[in-house]
Amino acid sequence: MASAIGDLHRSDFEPAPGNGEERQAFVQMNPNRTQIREPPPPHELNGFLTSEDALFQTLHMGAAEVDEDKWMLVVDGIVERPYAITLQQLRQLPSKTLTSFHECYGSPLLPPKKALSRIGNVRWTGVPLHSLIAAAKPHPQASFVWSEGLDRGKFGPVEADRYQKDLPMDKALSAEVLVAYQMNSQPLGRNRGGPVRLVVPGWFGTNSTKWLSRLSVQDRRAPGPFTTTLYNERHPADDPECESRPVWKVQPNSIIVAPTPETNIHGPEVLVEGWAWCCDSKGIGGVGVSVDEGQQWVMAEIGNREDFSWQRFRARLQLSPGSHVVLARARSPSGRSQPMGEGRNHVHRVPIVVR
Ligand SMILES: Nc1nc2c(c(=O)[nH]1)N[C@H]1C(S)=C(S)[C@@H](COP(=O)(O)O)O[C@H]1N2
Ligand SMILES: [Mo]
Repeated sequence: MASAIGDLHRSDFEPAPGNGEERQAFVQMNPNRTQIREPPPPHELNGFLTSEDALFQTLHMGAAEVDEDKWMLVVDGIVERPYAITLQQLRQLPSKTLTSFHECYGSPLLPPKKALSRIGNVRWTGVPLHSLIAAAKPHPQASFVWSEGLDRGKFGPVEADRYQKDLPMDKALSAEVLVAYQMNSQPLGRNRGGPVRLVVPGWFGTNSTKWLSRLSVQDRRAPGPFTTTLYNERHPADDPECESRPVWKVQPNSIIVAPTPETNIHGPEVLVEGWAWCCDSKGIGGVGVSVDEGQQWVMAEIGNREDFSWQRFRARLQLSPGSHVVLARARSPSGRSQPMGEGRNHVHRVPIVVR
């Protein structure tokens, strides 16, 4: 695949303009303020694929309006052959479609302690990032790929001339990272980051740069406010002296989609179902369901994983008449579990009444 792109590069691709010309595709910010579209409640996320309407949106500085005729993707940095490609050229390259959960970390200004359920599961189509990077022939010191969006403006205390993120080389070159131009077989809309965005399966949504215009191979982390200032977290168990960690890998998490909260259900058998996900390439390690705050667990049956998708879990409980609070806790293959209490991925609880 890399050689197919290498051939195209030699014959068709333009050398990178090197003067920020790719930013001329920016028209305006609309809206030009932070906008978050919250997802529907978990019991309405029952389908394996989340539709465009039901998928949350997170725009820090608003949405960039992009002129597709002027759009180009620049690939440069410490590489032998910096280049630029048009939208038409990108769409002609060998593409890949994969399913992945998509989760927002939450606000980097007020690190979230409560579960947000900003989650969905969608199918992305695009060109693997590794082939676009290989075509530029990175120098041996290459250690990060910086990505830039065309959006600009204010976010909380920060003013930025672009959204900028970075990926360590091993993730950037993994088979799953895409430079995507479709979601669920449709072109990416404006709020979704169209015409082209990055998609980083298994890692938090913040890494998936929308309105993508430039990929730059570098030997260090990117300096922008969305990499080393914001989106760094400290876990409660961390030594306060140690450095905070970038918001990269998604921790195990789950939502209960059935039963619906606050409903009356026929007992004694109650079917509990939901979705669980984590960054591990092997998928989720297991899900336990409990009605006594974790004193006793019923282990759920776990469904298949498609690429980096979320996975179905299903458990049958025998419940006495009366009020119950059902909770589900996912764990990663290495044994890391969702917290019961405080934490952005704490367990989801659903109160029900059994008749
Ligand atoms: N250029 C740019 N990319 C961005 C953002 C942004 O504000 N600007 N938001 C990030 C965050 S925090 C998340 S969670 C995802 C959200 O993608 P979505 O709005 O398509 O769901 O995009 C990420 N990529
Ligand atoms: Mo996010």
